Amino acid sequence: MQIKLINPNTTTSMTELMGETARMVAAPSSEVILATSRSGAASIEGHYDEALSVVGVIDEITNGKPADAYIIGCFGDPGLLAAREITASPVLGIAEAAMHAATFVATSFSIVTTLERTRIISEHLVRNYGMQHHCRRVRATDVPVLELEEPGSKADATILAECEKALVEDRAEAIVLGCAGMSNLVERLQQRLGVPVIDGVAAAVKFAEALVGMGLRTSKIGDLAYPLPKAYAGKLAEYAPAHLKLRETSFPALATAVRS
Ligand code: 2AL
Repeated sequence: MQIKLINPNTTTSMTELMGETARMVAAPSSEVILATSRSGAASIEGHYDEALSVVGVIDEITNGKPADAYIIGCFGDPGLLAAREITASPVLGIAEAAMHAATFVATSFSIVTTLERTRIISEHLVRNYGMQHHCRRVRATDVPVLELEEPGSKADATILAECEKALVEDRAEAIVLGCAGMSNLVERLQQRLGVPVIDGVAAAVKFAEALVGMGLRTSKIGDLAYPLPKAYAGKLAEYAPAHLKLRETSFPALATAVRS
């Protein structure tokens, strides 16, 4: 099966970092296709960055050959429901996948994320996903996203220290990593902390394989039905649903949108 992992920010090195994790956990029969957004911010660290990243995510789903599943590789899950509207192939957000995985191995978790200003994004997701009973706290480290990649930065040590605090102060039984750029830290943190450490990229790959393996596709009878054909104005005219061609996939009545 083909799983397209979309990095909604435009930093290719970060796509490669998360791609390495994805390919490490993927089944031998899965092909992970990496895509870096071609428009938007170099890193997503706020509501504005996030809102504008959705166009790039949609582009990666509607352009080119449809995949069997898509993963949105940013912890804010930007455009997740919009993406689910335009394709019947399963679409997973890494935050949603990580939080669900955490509940299978612990009754409580804390999220350790990047900048303080992104904390509210994770808190909103916790509520949207009904995870309030499981998530003890969202902890920000004030590490900028791109600093995670800088050799010699103190980012790893800062994240470890915050995870340790989460175990003591929050009594969290697991840690959810709040950025795709942290996906290479799982092994080290898990060894140091002795509790499950969950990276959403790996979780999303395994859930994508499970959903496709079970023959499950996104429901098209209600909230996630294909967008209604209508005109869009201005710079977004080319994104009008009327311009999308629905390409039928194996399941009758389910299709995937591609650009005409
Ligand atoms: C992220 C992420 O996963 N990618 C990105 O650019 N920003 N998340 C975050 N909390 O900073």
